[in-house]
Formats: sequence, structure tokens, C-alpha cells
Amino acid sequence: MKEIKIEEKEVSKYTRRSWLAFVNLFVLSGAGIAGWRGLSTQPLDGGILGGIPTPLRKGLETNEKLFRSTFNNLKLIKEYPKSEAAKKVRVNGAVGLEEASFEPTQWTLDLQKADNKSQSITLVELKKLPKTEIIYNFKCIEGWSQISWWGGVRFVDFCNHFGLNKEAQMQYVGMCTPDQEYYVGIDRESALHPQTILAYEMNGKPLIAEHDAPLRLIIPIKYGVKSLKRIGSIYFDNEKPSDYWAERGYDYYIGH
Ligand SMILES: Nc1nc2c(c(=O)[nH]1)N[C@H]1C(S)=C(S)[C@@H](COP(=O)(O)O)O[C@H]1N2
Ligand SMILES: [Mo]
Repeated sequence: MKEIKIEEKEVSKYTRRSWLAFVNLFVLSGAGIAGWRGLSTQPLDGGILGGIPTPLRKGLETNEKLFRSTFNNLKLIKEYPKSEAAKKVRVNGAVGLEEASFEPTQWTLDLQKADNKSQSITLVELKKLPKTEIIYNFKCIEGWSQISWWGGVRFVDFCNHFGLNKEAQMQYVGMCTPDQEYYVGIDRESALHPQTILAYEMNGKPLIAEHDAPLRLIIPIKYGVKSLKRIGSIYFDNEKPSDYWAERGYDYYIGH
């Protein structure tokens, strides 16, 4: 008799608990829907991260870890201490780097803006912008990877500095070598990703010719093919820009 009573008590306790759990679930999911409605009716800011509602952007700035798990396309690639970076960095691929007349000291970046305007940017100008360093595992589709250390300007900082609001709303960024032999197309989100940089340093020193001086793209969320060496020009488009390896059968968005 006594035992049964205890059982009854237990049962009612469980029933009550699951009822509470049910109520909780209901309240929480309601809050979730209300929260989502709130977000989706938020005005879109006209800035670089314009596609992202203001509260999400706030979160993006203050809590990247959370967003890393929530929004896959904004995940952050693992970073390493400088001590783990390779001293001797592998050189791979020289398409677009064979121009005998190329003179790094004469180089300027050709930025093609909306409304057919263009701007020549010097390395001195780029170096005045905040420098971001990244040490990550650089992966090539050929099957090798190497931890390497790069320094330069975050692409999103570059866009903000040069007032590329309209341009950065476009779906793609295209980049190519000065001789236009190697070229890549990058989707907007990946280009504006916080770890994407226009690099002018490797291992804390100016880029050497092979990697390639004076400026290259470093885009950790993509495979090495997208990290174009010796950037000659940058442009923005809503159509997919031509992409050297996509034309040769590789996935256009090749990332990991
Ligand atoms: N201009 C140019 N950039 C390029 C390539 C190339 O052939 N030409 N090869 C790509 C490939 S496949 C890889 S893996 C990386 C290699 O960069 P690294 O030479 O600094 O290791 O550069 C990428 N960028
Ligand atoms: Mo590669």
C-alpha cells in the first residue's frame, strides 16, 4: 500500500513536470516567433552589412561565437598561435604571375566602382587602414594544407573606408591579376566575412614576389584556389564573375 502511494506521488510529480515543460516549450517557441517577427520587420541598414537586420548585426559585432554556430556561412575558421605558423610557406600556382614587365613598386590597385568610376589605390594608402592578422590552416584542393600567418586589411574594412556601400550590396566580388590571366569570383557573404583580408604581409614581413607581392587575397573560408595572388583589380557584380578554376570544373563556391 505504502509503495503504491509513493508511486502515485511520483507519477503526479512527473505529470506536473511534463506539463510545465510543455507550457515552457509553448512560451519559449512563442517568444521565438515574436523575436523572429521583430527581426524580420527591422529596417535594413544601408551600410556594408546592409542585408542583416540591425539586432543581428549588433549580435554579430558582440557575439561572434554564437553566430558561428547559428549561421553557417558566417562561421569562423580556427586560428592558431604565431608559433605554429610555417616558416617556409609553400608556393603553389603561378598563373597570372608571369608578366616579365611587372614592377611591384609601380603597382596600384584598380578599384572599379559603381557608375563606371574607378580609383587607383596605392599600397601606402592600404597600409594606413587597420591591420588584421590571421594564422590559419591554408588548404589546397590538391590535398595539402599548411598553417600560415598573413597580415593585411579586412575586406569589409576596405569597403567601409572607400565608401563602397552600393558596391558591397552586390552579390559578388570579382578580382583578377594585372594581366587578367587568373581571376576569381567570391560571393558577397564570403568577401565580407571578418577573416577575409587583402594581405600585404606574410610571417610579419612584406609579401615576397612568389606569394605574391604586393597584395593578395586571403580568404580562409575558401580553399586556396580563391586566394588570388597579385591582385590587379577588384570589381562588384550581381552576376557571377568569371572564375579560373570554376571554368575548369571546380565548384564555384569551393569552401569548407
Ligand atoms: N594569381 C594566382 N593566384 C593563385 C594561384 C595562381 O595560380 N595564380 N593559385 C591558387 C592556388 S591553387 C593556391 S593553393 C594558392 C597558393 O598560394 P601560395 O603560393 O601562397 O601557397 O594560390 C592561389 N592563388
Ligand atoms: Mo590550390
